[in-house]
Amino acid sequence: MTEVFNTADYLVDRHLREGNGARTAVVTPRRTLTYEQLSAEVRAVAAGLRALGVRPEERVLLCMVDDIELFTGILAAFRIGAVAVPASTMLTAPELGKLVADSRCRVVLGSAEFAPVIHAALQQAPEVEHAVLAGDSGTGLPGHVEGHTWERLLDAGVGTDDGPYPTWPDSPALWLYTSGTTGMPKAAMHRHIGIKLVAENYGQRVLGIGPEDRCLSVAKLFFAYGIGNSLFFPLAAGGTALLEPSRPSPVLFAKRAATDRATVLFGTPSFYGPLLASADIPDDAFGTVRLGVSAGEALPARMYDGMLERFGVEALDGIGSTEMLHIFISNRSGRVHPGSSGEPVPGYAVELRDVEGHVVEGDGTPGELYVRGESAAIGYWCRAETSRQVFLGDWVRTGDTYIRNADGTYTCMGRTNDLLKAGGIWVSPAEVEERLLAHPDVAEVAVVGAPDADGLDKPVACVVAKPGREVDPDALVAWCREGLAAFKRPRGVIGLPELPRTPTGKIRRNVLRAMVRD
Ligand code: 3SK
Repeated sequence: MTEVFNTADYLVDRHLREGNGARTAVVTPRRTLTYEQLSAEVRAVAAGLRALGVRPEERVLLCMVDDIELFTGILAAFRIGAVAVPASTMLTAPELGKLVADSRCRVVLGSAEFAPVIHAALQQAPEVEHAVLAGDSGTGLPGHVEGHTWERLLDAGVGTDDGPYPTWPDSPALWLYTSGTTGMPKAAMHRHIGIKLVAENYGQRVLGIGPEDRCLSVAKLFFAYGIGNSLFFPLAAGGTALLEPSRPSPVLFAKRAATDRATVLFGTPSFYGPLLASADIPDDAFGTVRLGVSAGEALPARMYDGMLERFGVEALDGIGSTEMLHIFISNRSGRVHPGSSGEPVPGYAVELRDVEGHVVEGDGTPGELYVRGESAAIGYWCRAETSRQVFLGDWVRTGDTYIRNADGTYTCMGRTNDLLKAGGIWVSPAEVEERLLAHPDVAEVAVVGAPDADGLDKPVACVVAKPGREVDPDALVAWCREGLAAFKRPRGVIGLPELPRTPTGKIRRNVLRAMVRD
């Protein structure tokens, strides 16, 4: 008989059985919950979801700020054997609507501050039956959706806790949407056991997270990076999650770290750059932090040095992916190779392969990074063709080009395909191009990544105007801001008479990349 494993039980109720229910599980600026209190709230939300008719393996999409309700909503979905789908709070209504419809969820949980976007998104999702909003919301829902307050959700399930659903290690627990080269995001489907594996292999064996740790993350819970940092790692270790609902400036973030005595700080280069540039943060602001982490994009060596010299924080760079759930190559404390992503995390194997799929020999030879590890997603929801290209037996193709260094660490050389990252978040050039092509002045366009002053990639649009029209960079950036999530907008627009193409008509993106870098 297959063993029963429920990740909500592992993350929360296990600590009650082990006599640690009085320990602090989660702290927000409004509330602090012990493991006992967290368990009670998760049970209440779980019962409320069951009362709405949510069945095991059914998706529950959450578009919420990092607060207790999102935390308990995700854990409650795990508890009843449903699948939590945390969605980005940065999307426009049409973008969110596509995810809701793609997930085929019947229940959506949201924060009232996103009510207008959620309500407009639900127009595109006829299968949604219930929307539960935490906080006050004045906006009306489409006719096919019944609205509920958070309080009503909790009341609906009073006295009906059935205990954790007997999921198996392989049962689906979590879908995380990630951008694809075609523009439409795809959901990487993760198992209950994958969550335990990343918490133990990376959180505990690499970062040494334990019950005394207090984890604070810049990346929000709807990212793979954020949900590991703020939920899986602290709870798996019986430690404390420090949740920050707002998107604070580096100054306020540093204050939060000090007030709540953060011990592990999870950032990105797009956060460490402005932090180091700020003169308003005292050098001892991170006095309680024993370890920093960086991911999302490669951490420039000078930022690693800067964090160590100015704040005394050793920021361990690593690379992870939504497909692998979290970080699988990482530097180690006391053994950092600045500018590199470090060494494979226990539980993972990596290979560099050439375009024919052969493993490349010798240090310093670039190859595409492939990774093998038990936390890999089981595939993308309803994307058989893309899943076949990325999940190759035991191996997962990352799309990143790497070299191995003589000391066994790995260094990122850039993307193998056309995807790019802005501020650590995947951006599909196709999606930005589609938006620009809808502008009346634009005939042709190609979006590529170009480094900013900190050496971090940002999208730049190379645009050919229609006959008789002109490329107006400000107007095109404003056009993108209006129709796309803000982080996807091009940071520069270059007008060209034509796009460079191969004899077969493909855009030569490498030529454009070199051009925008100059
Ligand atoms: O971007 C990364 O390096 C990353 C790290 C952890 C989890 C997920 C991702 C995409």
